[in-house]
Amino acid sequence: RAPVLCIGETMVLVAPTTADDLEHAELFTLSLGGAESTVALYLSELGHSAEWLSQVGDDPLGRRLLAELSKHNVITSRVRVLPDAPTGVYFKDPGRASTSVYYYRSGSAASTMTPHLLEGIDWAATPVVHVSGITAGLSPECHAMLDAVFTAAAGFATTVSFDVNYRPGLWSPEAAAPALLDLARRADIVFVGLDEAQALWGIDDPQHLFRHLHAPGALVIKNGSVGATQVTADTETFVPAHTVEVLEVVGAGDAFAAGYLAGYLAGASVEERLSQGHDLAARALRSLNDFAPV
Ligand code: KDG
Repeated sequence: RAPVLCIGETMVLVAPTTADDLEHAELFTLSLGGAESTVALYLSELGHSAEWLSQVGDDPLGRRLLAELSKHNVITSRVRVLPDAPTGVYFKDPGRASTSVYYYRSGSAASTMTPHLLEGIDWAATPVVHVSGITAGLSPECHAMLDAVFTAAAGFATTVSFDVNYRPGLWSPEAAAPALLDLARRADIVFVGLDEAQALWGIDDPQHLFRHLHAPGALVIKNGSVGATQVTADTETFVPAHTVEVLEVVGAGDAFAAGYLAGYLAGASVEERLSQGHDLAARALRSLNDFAPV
């Protein structure tokens, strides 16, 4: 089966091995973090074919990312390896009430992605492309690349799955709000946190949001530990989240998106898609890594 194409930056993730704070922890685990590749990893684990497209540096960290993704059967054959820009890194600080993240990614290989990265993609053979708003905040070139994904996919039957993923560490709400609105309005499946919708567009009413986003094929509003709702013009399907002892939240949204997409690919009902999303998110919430393998 044709792979789900996931496009976006992946960084090496440095996280304390136990839930100690970054300032004092002594043992760290090196893994990988990147919203779109995390989705690809879960999809692959669930038996779906997934490809990750991005850029990494020609350095040990870039090779590490590629090896890790290949180990989990994510296709990486089109990833560009750049000689003069490094692979990005990010640190997680789980020792506080809520996790903080520290990015070392400006000037990274992935932050120089341009629409050229998309050359050679056979859109007719790409059923689903999954992207996120993080990419638009990385650089103007990355934003242009993301824009080109939407434009190219619109010419084919490719479903565009878009996780709004507003990252305050990358850009201000003033800059992000119109850019992310434009993208969400062009997507077929939109994942957005209720808190994000409030922060960006000042909207928390599901029907209002649905209309504001120009009635996407599927709008999934996530309300953290409460649950998630898929909204259409005349229905709201709510599935409560699992009760979980949370270790660390980063990565749970990606896990949710992957579970939902796996259900979508399998032709499952909306309830089943949302509950598969919650199943994977629960796993991620119990892990310090972004991708929490079984
Ligand atoms: O959704 C989790 C991501 O935020 C994390 O993996 C890091 O991709 C990342 C980002 O850019 O914040």
